[in-house]
Amino acid sequence: MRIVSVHAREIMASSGTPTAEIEVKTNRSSGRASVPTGTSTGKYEVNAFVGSAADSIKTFNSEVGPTLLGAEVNKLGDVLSIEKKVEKFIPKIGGNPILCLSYALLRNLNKDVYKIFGGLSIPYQVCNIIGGGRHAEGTEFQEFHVIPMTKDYPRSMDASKRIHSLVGERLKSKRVGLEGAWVSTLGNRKSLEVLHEVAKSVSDETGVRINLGLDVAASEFYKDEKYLYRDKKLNGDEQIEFILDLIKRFNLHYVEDPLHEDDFKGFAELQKKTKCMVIGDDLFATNASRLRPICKGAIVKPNQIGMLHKVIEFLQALGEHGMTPIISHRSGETNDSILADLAVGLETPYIKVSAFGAERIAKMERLKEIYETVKQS
Ligand code: 2PG
Ligand code: MG
Repeated sequence: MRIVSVHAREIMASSGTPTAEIEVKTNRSSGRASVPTGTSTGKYEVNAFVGSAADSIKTFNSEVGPTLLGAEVNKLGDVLSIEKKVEKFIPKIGGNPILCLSYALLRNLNKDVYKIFGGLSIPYQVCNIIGGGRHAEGTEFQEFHVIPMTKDYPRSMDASKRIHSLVGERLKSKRVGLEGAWVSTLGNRKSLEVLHEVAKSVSDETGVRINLGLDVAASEFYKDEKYLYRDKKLNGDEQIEFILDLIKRFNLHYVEDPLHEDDFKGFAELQKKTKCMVIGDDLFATNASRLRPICKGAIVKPNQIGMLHKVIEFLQALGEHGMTPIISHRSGETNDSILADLAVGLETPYIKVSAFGAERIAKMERLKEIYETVKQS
């Protein structure tokens, strides 16, 4: 198939920030995709755009799109070569248009994008139920998760939705943050207590084991070598002790970014002291060159690095170190559900996506659809 047209346009992500949507047509197919934007962005991420999104998209249409006309795209390798060819534009327009182009090319190869990669595995869902940090007022911790431990995806979805609604009632919260998670005025520990109780009751009711997790997003409240809580300031060692205490008290299965994004030593020290999965997000920034085998897993956010071939490289590096990948949405999402296809096709054991809001539900529904198709075959 030969590319006959490439067009990028600006759309709005759920966070109200602008992002890109791209449509690519070949002589035999067409494919459209969009990409998310983050809010608690780490300092090692590739910029989503350079200057304004509008300017970056304009430059993409005038300088990148035309160079692709006539290019052959018949397999994954072609998508990755095209991406490598245009990678040099990232300093000028950011990573989002480049990643978005690759996604649109994938949809030209196959609308069932998961089939392109050769893998086939339904992930566990890491579901954000209570939210604070940069995503909402309330707790310093950014996300309080539940992880239903069933490979029966519809049951997992039902359990997380039920927990979301019961926690909302318990908190009497009328407000949600950027990812549809409830805003809590109770503070970190009390919010975990509520989540723990509700998860236990839903687990008893449904028979699904439900693990708990946190995204501390610690860089967001780390200033002058201290973690700044409303009621205390902790140094690195004290932060490790505080997190270890929460892990023990609430039997946490998963703790993301418990320390700031430069603290490789602290991550290693914490992981040595616990069996809980310590996960690096802003720490590694989906970048194989930042990866160190110091903790059990890493977040994989494709637009943190802006290139699909670099995401694949990062997944390979994680595999070599025996580390667990968790593919993740961003706080500013679009209705594109491609993340679900990537999780299944690239076989990431976990996907992080919330239970509430059309842009999150689009991914959950896509997982359910793939699950049903796979089950029937
Ligand atoms: C995170 C993400 C997604 P953001 O920190 O893990 O939950 O947030 O997209 O704002 O970086
Ligand atoms: Mg995070």
